[in-house]
Amino acid sequence: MKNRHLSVFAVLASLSNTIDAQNVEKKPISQPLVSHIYTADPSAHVFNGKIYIYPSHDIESGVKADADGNHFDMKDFRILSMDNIGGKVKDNGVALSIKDIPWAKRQLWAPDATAKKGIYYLYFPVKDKDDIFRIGVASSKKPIGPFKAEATPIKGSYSIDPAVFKDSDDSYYLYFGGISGGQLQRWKDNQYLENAEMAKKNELAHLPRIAKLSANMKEFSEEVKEIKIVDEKGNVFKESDNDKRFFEAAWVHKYRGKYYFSYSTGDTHNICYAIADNPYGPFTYKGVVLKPVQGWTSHHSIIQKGGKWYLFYHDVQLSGQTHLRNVKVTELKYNPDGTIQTIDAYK
Ligand code: FUB
Repeated sequence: MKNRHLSVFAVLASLSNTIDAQNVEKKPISQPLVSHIYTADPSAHVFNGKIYIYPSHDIESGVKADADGNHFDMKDFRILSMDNIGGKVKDNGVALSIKDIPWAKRQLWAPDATAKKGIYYLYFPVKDKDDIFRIGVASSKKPIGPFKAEATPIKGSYSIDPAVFKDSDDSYYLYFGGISGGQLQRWKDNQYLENAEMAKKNELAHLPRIAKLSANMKEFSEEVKEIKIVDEKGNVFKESDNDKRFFEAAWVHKYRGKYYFSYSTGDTHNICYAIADNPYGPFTYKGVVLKPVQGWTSHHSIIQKGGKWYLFYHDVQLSGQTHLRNVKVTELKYNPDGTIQTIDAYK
């Protein structure tokens, strides 16, 4: 399995270089929000009228690059804030460090946050002592932390990229999952598989997960379920549909009463979206939100502020290296029928 991964990775790396070469010729439509540190996977929210961005904090830790992403070896979270889009961006310092998460071993990946009754909750994936990705939660009285982590991961959680969505009825849902280095392929019916393989081209693609959060925000109140992303005929995507199927980086927002599930296709580098009438789906595929950016990964969030919608995303403009990324923002626009206008981050 490892060898198969490595040869696939070599192909992907060359594809990624091609994409980079094309994009380097063009001008980015947005500049990095900060340049004194590397930041990625921006989960943005508006709390009390102000924008808070919960990113990964990329560092060079010296771990050799491999197909499982072991070189994404992040050790803490720093939260960015700004009053308005285009305004001064503040780095609020370390909000949570891996050394203060009792069950964590390594690789603090993409987080998200929410607020309930004056308490802020930070959800994060990190590998446990057995090198299995689990999702943890930490809380704070302030949106910028410092956050205190719970002693154990959320029971029944696994894989990466938690995205928390607050519905209009005040229910909170956690979406999560990421294949390949994110380990989602190791889980079937919520049970861990010792010898897992990635889906083969003619097999159904791995699916993202959802669970409703309990009132205390620290547990799942139901069994984890799969989310179906289907084409216009209702067919679930196969692995060979890798320009549309889910890879990682779930995000959910609501627009005109519909649920928009957006995600990265990973090895084909698109941010796509699909629409449903309820938080569990099935979500019907609609198209591409963001075309491939410089770098291998693509990860985003979508918020509304001051009557406009914004896409937060990252690329590697500052470093040119896949694991040292920088977060950015640009306006997102809808068509009259509710579809999203595809964004090209380079002109
Ligand atoms: O930042 C580490 C991982 O890279 C994230 O969890 C993925 O979404 C990808 O952006």
